[in-house]
Amino acid sequence: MIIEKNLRDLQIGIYQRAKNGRPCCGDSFLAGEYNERTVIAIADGLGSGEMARKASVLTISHLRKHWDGKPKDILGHCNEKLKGTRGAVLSMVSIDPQKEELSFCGIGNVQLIILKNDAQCMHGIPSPGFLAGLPVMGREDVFTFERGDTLLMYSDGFVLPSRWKELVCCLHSVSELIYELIKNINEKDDLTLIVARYTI
Ligand SMILES: [Mn+2]
Repeated sequence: MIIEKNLRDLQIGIYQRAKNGRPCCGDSFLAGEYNERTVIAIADGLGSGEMARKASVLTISHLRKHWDGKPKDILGHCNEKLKGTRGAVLSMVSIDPQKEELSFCGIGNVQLIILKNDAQCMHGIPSPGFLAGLPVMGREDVFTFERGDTLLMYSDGFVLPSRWKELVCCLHSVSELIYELIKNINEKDDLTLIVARYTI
């Protein structure tokens, strides 16, 4: 199922499914408005099934409470929380629509791509590693995020189709866009895809 929601001028679409049609997905996500900012995040618990889910849920519930801290500190705290669990990877963005700015921080392989209105493409580069209580180094990147720009965040169960740019440019509804993007993706891993568009 594709969830669609509007957070002020951001049109957000979310799709999630578990590996091989199983009932439990090891990924968790967050897309919410906190004061003046919009926070979007995906955590992918290592492996799959209940243990993976537990790690990703812990990560996102911590993030929900502490979203306004510095990304580096948030990562540090999540890392502490995940001691003794399977571990998880995490990417998060905090969008400030007034400044037309987005900050990104990530550990592990949840990808972030921003397609600008002028078709220029930018990638958030997550730091290597995962959160499970071992030392991690997080770093924050800041990008512009203006009207007409679209961001895609996704866990490793998703692979960008070759004509993704064309789809992002042509399709105005985020639900329709997600539907087209996931059309030929196999079910070999848990998958979460979030699309957010800053409407013109
Ligand atoms: Mn995965």
